[in-house]
Amino acid sequence: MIWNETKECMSRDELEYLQGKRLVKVVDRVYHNVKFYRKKMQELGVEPGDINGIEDLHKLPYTTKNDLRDTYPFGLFAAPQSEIVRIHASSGTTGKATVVGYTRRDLEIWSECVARALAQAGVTRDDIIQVAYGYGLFTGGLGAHGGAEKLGAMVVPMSTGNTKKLTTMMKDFGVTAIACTPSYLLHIAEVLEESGDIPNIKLKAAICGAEPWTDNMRKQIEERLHINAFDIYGLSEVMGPGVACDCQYHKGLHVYEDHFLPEIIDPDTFKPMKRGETGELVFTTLTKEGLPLLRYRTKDLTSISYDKCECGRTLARISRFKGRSDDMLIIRGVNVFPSQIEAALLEMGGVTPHYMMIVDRKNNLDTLEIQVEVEERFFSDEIKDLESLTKKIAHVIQNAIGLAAKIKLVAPKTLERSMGKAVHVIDKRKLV
Ligand code: DLL
Repeated sequence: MIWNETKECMSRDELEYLQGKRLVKVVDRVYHNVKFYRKKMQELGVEPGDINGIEDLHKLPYTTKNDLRDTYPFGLFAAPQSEIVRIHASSGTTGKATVVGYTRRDLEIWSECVARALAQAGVTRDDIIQVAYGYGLFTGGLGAHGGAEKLGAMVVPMSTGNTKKLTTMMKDFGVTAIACTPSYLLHIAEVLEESGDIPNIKLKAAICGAEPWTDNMRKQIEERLHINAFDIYGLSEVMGPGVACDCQYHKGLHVYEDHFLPEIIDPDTFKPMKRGETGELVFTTLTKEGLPLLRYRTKDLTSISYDKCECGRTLARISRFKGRSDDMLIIRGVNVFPSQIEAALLEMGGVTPHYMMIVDRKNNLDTLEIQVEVEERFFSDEIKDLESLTKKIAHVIQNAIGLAAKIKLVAPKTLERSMGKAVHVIDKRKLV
């Protein structure tokens, strides 16, 4: 089903004309409302009048997650606070969150984009959909929820955390679609298999994203649950889920280009990559009012194709993600930077900044163990002091990253020292 044919099947000329018009408007908006952008553009000697269409995009400055951190919390907002109706936030690289704001119109466009993605997955107003992304500051829950409501489906706002209740409701309500992370869906499949309930569910589609996964994992999910699974992509800075999603042909994720203008650049030289080559995905938002971003560097590595898809959509497609150009990890759907752990440890006494994060996956759920080196004096101290230190570190780290981790204290100088760039992560998760 094509949710908005006029926008999803435009000719490239029509689309680029629309993108150009919208780009001119967004540049004008940020230049006049956001000090950060005015300054950056002035430094580059660019004025709004120099931007007349997408061919001028290369004249504009890049934006990074650090820019959001440096202007924390609302410094990049381009609308007065009275027009902002919603805030979301995700992890910053160190202590501070990255805060994003939406006007009422932003929320409407967001819901429209997610509705398009759900329609691509075959979801209609006759479906019952469980939204099992986290609700709250994370964009997954409320983002998927808004799109499902816009589509007119019946929404069950599960959030995360209670798999037994989720599977019971899935059976009892006759749930036909689910939106959650792919690893969580594999866990749900396992629970349903163990209870012998696969024949008792009516699920037909899943809209999975928020973390890397492979085509093999998609096929495994499809076979085990007898459903079709779709890949939805997004990031809070740019909007949330619904920036791109794949269709029934699974040959890349259609980017909603009338709202998000993609580029692929070399992450080291910042030069544009040739068509089809893998590089860092960059987005300029074309219609956002609350937090419009110029050339936002996602750090996600992918390639882009402009060929028309068999489904009839003309929207460009990005390939499944090949990793990131930074050290961000996604653990149980939560973005974690090793630097957050380091900052938290440095703020407390009794430990050294030497730590190792060991990430694994058990029963399709991510686990995180953090080994922390303790100062010498603690090792000669009472066991109970070590226990209380362990608890304290667990608490401090949970506060810093929003995830519970198993803490293991290790003796001074036991963690391997690196001659070059310090290694702080062992990721044992194998993407099947
Ligand atoms: O994860 C938004 C989202 C929610 C997308 C629900 C899809 C479904 P953030 O927390 O800001 O936002 O994390 C964004 O997650 O830069 C990617 O590295 C990764 N990511 C998101 N979707 C996918 C995907 C949400 N389909 C970061 N495949 C992004 C691979 C993904 N990585």
